[in-house]
Amino acid sequence: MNQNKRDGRNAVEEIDVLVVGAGFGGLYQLHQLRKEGFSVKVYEAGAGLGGIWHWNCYPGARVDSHIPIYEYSMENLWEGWNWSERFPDWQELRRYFEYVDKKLDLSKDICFNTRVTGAEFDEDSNSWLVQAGDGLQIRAHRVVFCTGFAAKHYVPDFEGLDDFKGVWHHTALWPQDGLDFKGKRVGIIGTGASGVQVLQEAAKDAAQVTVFQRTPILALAMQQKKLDKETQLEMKKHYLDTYKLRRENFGGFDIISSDKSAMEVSEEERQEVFEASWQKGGFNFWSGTFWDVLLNEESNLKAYEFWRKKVHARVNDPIVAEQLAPLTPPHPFGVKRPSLEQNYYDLFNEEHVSLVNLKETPLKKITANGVKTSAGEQEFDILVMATGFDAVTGGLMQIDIKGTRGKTLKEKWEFGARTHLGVATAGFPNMLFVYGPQSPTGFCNGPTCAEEQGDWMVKCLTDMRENKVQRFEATEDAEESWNRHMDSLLSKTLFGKADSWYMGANIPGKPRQLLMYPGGLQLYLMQCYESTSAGYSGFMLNK
Ligand code: N01
Repeated sequence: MNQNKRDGRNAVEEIDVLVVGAGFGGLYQLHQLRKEGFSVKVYEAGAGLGGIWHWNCYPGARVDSHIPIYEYSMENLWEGWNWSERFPDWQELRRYFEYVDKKLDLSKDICFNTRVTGAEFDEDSNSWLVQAGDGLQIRAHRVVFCTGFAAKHYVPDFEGLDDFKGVWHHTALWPQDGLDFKGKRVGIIGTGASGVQVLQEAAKDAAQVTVFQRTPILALAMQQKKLDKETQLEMKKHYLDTYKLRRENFGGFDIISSDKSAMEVSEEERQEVFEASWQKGGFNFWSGTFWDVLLNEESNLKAYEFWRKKVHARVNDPIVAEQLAPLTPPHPFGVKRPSLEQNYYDLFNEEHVSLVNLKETPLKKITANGVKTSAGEQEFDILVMATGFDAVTGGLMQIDIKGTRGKTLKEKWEFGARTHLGVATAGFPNMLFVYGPQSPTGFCNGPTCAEEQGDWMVKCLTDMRENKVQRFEATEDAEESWNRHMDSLLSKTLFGKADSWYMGANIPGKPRQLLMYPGGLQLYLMQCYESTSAGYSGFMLNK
């Protein structure tokens, strides 16, 4: 398309592809699409690169996928980069993104501090007119949303929050220049991955920390390790194999489970397999034990019991241990996202750390001085809202995206997201989303998904250009069939049995649906490329 074509009185820049978001997904799109000769721009709401790693700068924020799984697999990137830890923190991840930026020369095509607020499809020109916060407009033939799964944070509607006289922040909107916990009384609401990480940091300096737990997190041993250059030099000899494995793996990792059921082995063998995975650390205990742990309730319970023993062995007070790891599982193991911990459980043995079980003593309101539960009021200087996200769909639906049928995306997905292949939705032509609903997303390592799903997007856009397709759009029939496929896969798993963000169940009023594709990355990609081979079946193409 022509650049800077006149649109009415205003000069509106015109480009081939607008990418929204400068995290792993968006940067990969920018790099690959530019290589294919497209004119591309990235609009990024944050002031820097990294997506969630720009926003997640709360104390203790670190990734829980290990190195080298959590990085791009491009050799020209990994060969010159070394990490200091197996699970790097947000600061090191930001340095990595700066390095990637320098190597691939990305920033020149990124508009920072530019939050996309709306987009409207113009049927005459088959292009999107996209608006950003400060009145900026751009016209793009195609738009690829790479907003990630956590672009819309969630603060519960707590009564009295506005009256709180201390300082409070949601973890994803943490002040970029930090916040000192030293000597402060800190309350943490929420025990997901963010809450676990904040406690581990806050407990170092704060005078007192109270964790408000509604559902216990099933946190696994991180088994963090320092990494030196020599170790990585050795590791790099196997990187090509590791990246091949991650492409072929269910969740985009290098973790493989046994092909045995947890129920077909002896108690001794079961414990050995569990223990070995536990010692490997990270998500090995989640997805690297027996193949049927997330499918079969009996097998699942065995994993839960092993995990529970590990927790009880570390917490001195048996009442607190029971609150953290109850006899009856709060939900099947692993169907709500586990997090990784280093000393989370040990901290509950410290004098200045306490746990409030909100199931027993519900939170009534936030007061001027602290938090009131049914057991009384506790005073705080700082409140941390580690209360999660309107995940996956929230980030897309908060943008005023107007398609061709008089509906916004928010209206279309009011009763649940509908997509074809988890990449496109009917009524919204020339629009794709990476890491969106009904694709592997939260079930897949981020960088793997950014590359694998990303490669398919690049191929799709290149094929459309080569075949002079002006407009492509998912069909409703294809959406229905993808939905049926999702339901049939879901019914074979235990994921529906937890009120998790995977199921949209963490947000009051949000439709309950599995937001992630549960068939694994390989099956997913197979279907994407089958559609390609069949001339993009499930899409209407107009020249
Ligand atoms: O959010 P969450 P998160 N009253 O939704 C509680 C990724 N991530 O930011 O479970 C009281 O998991 C809620 O309770 P319940 C990772 O994929 C990765 O921690 O709904 N409590 C829950 O405990 C992760 O899964 C990394 O009963 C309320 C917590 O808030 C995802 O992001 C780091 C409440 C929310 O937990 C989200 O993690 C951080 C209420 N009204 C995040 N409402 C790493 O890579 C909610 N809660 C390390």
